[in-house]
Amino acid sequence: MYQLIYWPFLQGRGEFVRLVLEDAEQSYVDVARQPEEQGGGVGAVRAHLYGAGSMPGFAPPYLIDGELKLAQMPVVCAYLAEKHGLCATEIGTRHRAMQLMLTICDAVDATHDLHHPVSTALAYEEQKKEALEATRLFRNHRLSKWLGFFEAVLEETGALHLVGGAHSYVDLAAFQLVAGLRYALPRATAEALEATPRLQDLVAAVAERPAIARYLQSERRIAFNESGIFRHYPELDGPLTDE
Ligand SMILES: N[C@@H](CCC(=O)N[C@@H](CS)C(=O)NCC(=O)O)C(=O)O
Repeated sequence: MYQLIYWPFLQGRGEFVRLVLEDAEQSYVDVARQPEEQGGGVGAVRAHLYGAGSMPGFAPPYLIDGELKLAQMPVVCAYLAEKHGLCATEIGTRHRAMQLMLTICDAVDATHDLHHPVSTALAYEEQKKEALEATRLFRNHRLSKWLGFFEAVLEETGALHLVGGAHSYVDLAAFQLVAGLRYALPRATAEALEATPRLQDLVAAVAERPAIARYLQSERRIAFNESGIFRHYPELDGPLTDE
């Protein structure tokens, strides 16, 4: 039984791991979502933070698999995917998958930084002016570039899969990136996605995978909210006046 250690009230980076576990139909305990008297709550995350305990990892999500504790979301996803048939094991394909996964992580970080452009040490409310400017530039210069990159990859593969000619954890991560962008910036993302029909189809196909469809309807899927990476602040998704 796997243990996932992640903040209990948000999807965040933990969600990328949850999607792999759910798609692979693996049993896991989402430890911090357990009642505190059963070892859950934020204390369960803090017990592992900042190098605490054995096999330190700087920040969650953490996966515990027997004696092994892993951090860094893309590594955790790849580890699970390779164990459970959600990624080719041939060395070149594995690294191509990781290359694309890290590009998704870059896009996730860029989206996070829209509401925290100055520092994660400050609240959004303390950097609203900078967030508005960062988001204006992101919408005008970066959003279509990120989505267009994945569209171009799909064009090259000629399939609704980003790597290896088969479904993989990278497709799951692309699904979550697009779902998050649709939540955070619905207007801007809908516009940008008009130019990426293949990516739209990939996202729809992932949502229809039986285990994923069941998960998305379940209480295990935490709703997007303004504590996570993808936050919806309407003022950031308003009409654009200039470049
Ligand atoms: N690159 C790391 C980033 C980990 C990370 O930033 N985790 C966040 C939650 S999504 C956190 O709790 N950070 C605490 C901190 O940075 O102090 C990963 O992909 O796992």
